[in-house]
Amino acid sequence: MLRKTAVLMFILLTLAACGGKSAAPATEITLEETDFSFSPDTITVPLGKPVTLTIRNGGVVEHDFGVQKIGVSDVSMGHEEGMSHDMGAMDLDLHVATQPNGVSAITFTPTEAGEYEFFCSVPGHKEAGMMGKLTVVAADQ
Ligand SMILES: [Cu+2]
Repeated sequence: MLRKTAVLMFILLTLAACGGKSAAPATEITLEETDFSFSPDTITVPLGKPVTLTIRNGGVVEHDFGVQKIGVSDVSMGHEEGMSHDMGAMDLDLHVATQPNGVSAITFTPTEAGEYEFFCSVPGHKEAGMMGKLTVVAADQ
């Protein structure tokens, strides 16, 4: 119970610090996963700068964040222990899984401006609406 309260407090503080939703490019973004959506489902990051996504899974099943094709360099993923789902033949440029009530992080530097789809690659989740849009914009825009 205490832990849940602490997590909630942290989320509220984080939201307050970020000043809510914004279309401005950000290099540190927290994504909330639920069964079955991402919040926010639209994120904007600057071209050529390291971006860190912190992903919190508030759902009751495992979720992940994936982008199939995107120009990126310096990708590092902070996987949690106990990743269970099978990626099969899926080949994703960005991918990080998060256990229920868990937190994961992924850092990458976008190398091509554009709009990309991100989604949860657990079978059926994307179809259930678990997807969003990642926009990479030139840094000086
Ligand atoms: Cu999912």
